[in-house]
Amino acid sequence: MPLVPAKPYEFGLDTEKAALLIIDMQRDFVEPGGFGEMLGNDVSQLRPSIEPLKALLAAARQAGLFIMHTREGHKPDLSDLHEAKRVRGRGAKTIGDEGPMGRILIIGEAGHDIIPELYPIEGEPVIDKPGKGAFYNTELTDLIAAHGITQLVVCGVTTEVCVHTTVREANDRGIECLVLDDCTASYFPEFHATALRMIAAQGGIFGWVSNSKSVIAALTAPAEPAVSQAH
Ligand code: TIU
Repeated sequence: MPLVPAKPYEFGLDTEKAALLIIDMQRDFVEPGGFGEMLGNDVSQLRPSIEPLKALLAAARQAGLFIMHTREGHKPDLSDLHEAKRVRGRGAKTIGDEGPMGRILIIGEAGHDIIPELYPIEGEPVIDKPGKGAFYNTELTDLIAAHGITQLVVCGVTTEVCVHTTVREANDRGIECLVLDDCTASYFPEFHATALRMIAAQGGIFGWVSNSKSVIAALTAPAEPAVSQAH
């Protein structure tokens, strides 16, 4: 089992039981005119995560890792949208209103879809989620159980919102999370840095933090005899 350098200590990546989970790399968050910008954010802050994620996704596909994508969004009739979420932000536009990429954060609209650079291929489940966490009101629990997944390599946006919520949900379900600092991003650089520190603090209270280069190296390393692990 390859050991990935990480904080607070190395992560034993079991490629048979690990999945790559890419959170919400959607046009509505990354491109102008979508939900992210509607909330008043500078969406260009998220772009640096795209290239490292592209490289990681290619390596994960090559290594045969199980890969899942999530999308935050709602049904066209808004039946899965709480009023509390709909009115949040008090902006001129809200979820379900027309924007330059179609109705904002609505399943089936152009803005809701995953950016072309990281588009899923056949065999990679896309999990539509109405909340911030990927476990709430989704099939993720069943999907993970069916594939025998016990570890998640977690990437995507935003670090302190959907990535953090998902990592916390996974951690409480006994799933080990390795979060990659260059494959996650926030509209607020200071929140990104602090959110990652929070994951690895207190002996890895929510999980581990590493980077794409370290995981790619582990995925492409020749198989070695099993080594004993200290954790
Ligand atoms: N607003 C913000 O930072 N994020 C979200 O609303 N969703 C995700 O993080 N995907």
